[in-house]
Formats: sequence, C-alpha cells, structure tokens
Amino acid sequence: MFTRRQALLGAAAASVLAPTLTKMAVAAPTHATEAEIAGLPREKVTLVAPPHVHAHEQVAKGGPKVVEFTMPIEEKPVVIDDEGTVLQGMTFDGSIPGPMMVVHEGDYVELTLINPDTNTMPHNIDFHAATGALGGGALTLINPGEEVTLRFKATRTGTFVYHCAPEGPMIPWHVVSGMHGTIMILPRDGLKNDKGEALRYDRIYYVGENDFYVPRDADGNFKTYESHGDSYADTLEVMKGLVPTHVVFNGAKGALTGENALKAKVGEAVLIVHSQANRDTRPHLIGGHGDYVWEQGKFANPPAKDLETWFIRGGSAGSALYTFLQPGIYAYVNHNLIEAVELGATAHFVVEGEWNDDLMKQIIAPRPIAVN
Ligand SMILES: [Cu+2]
Repeated sequence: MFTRRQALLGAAAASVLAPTLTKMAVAAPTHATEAEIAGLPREKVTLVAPPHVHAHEQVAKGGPKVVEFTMPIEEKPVVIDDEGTVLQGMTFDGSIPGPMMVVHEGDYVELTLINPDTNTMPHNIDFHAATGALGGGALTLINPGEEVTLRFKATRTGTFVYHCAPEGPMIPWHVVSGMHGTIMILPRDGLKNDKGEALRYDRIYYVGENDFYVPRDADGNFKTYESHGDSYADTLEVMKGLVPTHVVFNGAKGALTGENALKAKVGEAVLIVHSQANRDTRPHLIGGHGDYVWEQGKFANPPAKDLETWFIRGGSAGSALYTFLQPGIYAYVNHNLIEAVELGATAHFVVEGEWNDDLMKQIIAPRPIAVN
C-alpha cells in the first residue's frame, strides 16, 4: 500500500527510498539485565602511567566482559619545567595525564575511584565515552576518605577524554591542574582503514597535553604555594586571562624528550593517542606524517590519510597511526611552534633502523657558495 508521500514521489522513487528509510530507523536499544551482566566474564586491569598503555588485545577474543579499573586520586605538587616551577597538581592515579584505559565496544567499564583522606577536595570523573549523569560525574562525586564504583557500557568506539568535573570554577581548575585522561574503546574486530581493511599497531603511546596557569610574583618569577588552597585565587586570575604559562606533554616540559623519548623502529606502525581536555592543539610529527588519522578520535568514522598536522579539539582525544620509514630523532610537537618551543609542547621519537636513500639523501654537504 502506498502512502500519500510515496504516491507523490512515484513508485520508482519510493522503492529507491525504502531501503534507506528502513536503515535509518533506530534499533530499539537492548538492555542487559543485572543477572546477564553478572554472568559476564570479568577482567581486572592494572593501569600504567602514560606514555605507556596497559597490555590489551586489538581484536577482542570472545564476547563482552566487565573490565575493572581502580584509580586513586592524588593531590600533589609536581615540577613542571627545568627551572623547578612547582604546580599544585591534581592527578588520576598519580600521573598527568591520568592513565589510558582500553576496552572493546560492548564491554562494561567498572571503575572504582578512590579519594584518599590525604586529599583536601571533592573529586569525580566525567567520561565523555559514557551516556547519562554528566558522563558519570553526578554519580562519582566523592569527598576525601570516600570511594565510589561506577559502571558504564562502552557503546561508542574511539578515543574519549575523561576528566574531573566537581562544580563551578573547580571544574576548569581541576582540569588545568592535571585531572584528565583518555579511554580508548576499540571496535571488537579492531581498527580499520577507509576501505574497511584491518589495521594493526606494533606500539601505542599516549600523549596527554596540558595547559598550566602558574601565577608570577611582582618580579615575574613563578610563585610557589604551600597548598592547593593557597594557590587557588591567584591561579584562577591567570586562568581567566586564557594565556597559559606552560603547554606541556605528559605533565612537564621535557617529560617525553631526551632519556624519556618515545622509542620505535623503522617499519613499526605506531598509534599515537593525543588528548587535550581544555584547549585546542595541533599535533605534528616533524619529518613524518599521519598515515591514518582519526582526528576527532571516533573509529566509526573512516580515518583521514596522509595528514601533515591534525587538530585535536579541546575536550577530545584523537589518534594517528604512522609507520616509521626512516631512523633518527623526530620531534612530535604542537604545531603552534611557540607553544612547542617556548612553552614545552614537544616530545621526541627515537627511531632505530636503516636509512632509506631513495626517500631522502643529502647530495652535496654544506659548502661555501661557489664563485664563478
Ligand atoms: Cu578533581
């Protein structure tokens, strides 16, 4: 039977439209019962500090499971540059950024968040990957001396930021004091390129970028405070100016250079996950590329290819897959080069392997300009 709309469009057009319309219909959500969730296998994951990521399967083995994580929150002073500048830091699991979690689509994330009584403030966690209740923030607000356990279903694939979000100015203050991290939700059958073909990585690194706002004294030197409370009013004033004093990878200037440089070998595919919870950034690998880049970080969208620089929106995490083709030291920077060089947003990759003259060769070394 034809609807009036189909009659108007004509039968032929309607038959073309029909499959599209059917596909667009939203499937009724399925709700697993508590008994069904209780019957799922459970896995306890020990988190590791960035830039490293806990061991995980890229292609899921078996069906969905409940993945358990535990994260203590630690308020502590941290040194954020070579000059010994101290930030009154706030951390998930003791690191800035917080550790990266990895699960698969359809898994349940079960996080126990702990606020030890050595802390002074309430904290919580807002997962951009989760649905409802402020991303879990409304269900996880805990005072010092409390812990809470939240479960959410990983329904969307990609890399997603998580961050502390207590209330009011506490939200940006906790975030720019270090409280963000990333969760990666992989498709059950792993990553794919734009043609739907499987992609795998040999190594994965997590680079979390932070903008810090450290107050200065009358002489222009960075101030040191006894406690978070002492630093709050001055820090808020600097924050409101929106000009960061530091823009760093993994909590401090130089956290990923020199002896802390990231390692890789020629021929290895490296997945670099990059997050920023507060401010836009633009990662660039000097002398390399992004072979496949999920700029917005969501694996349901095909990756962009062959990028020179990619854009990470404040409040998101993206990822880039690159197979190194030449040995050497590569700088991986925020390509606002002032932020990279002056404010700290630089990491290094040290890549071992054979140089490929076909890709690049110095034909004649620097020499005085020839005079005719
Ligand atoms: Cu907090």
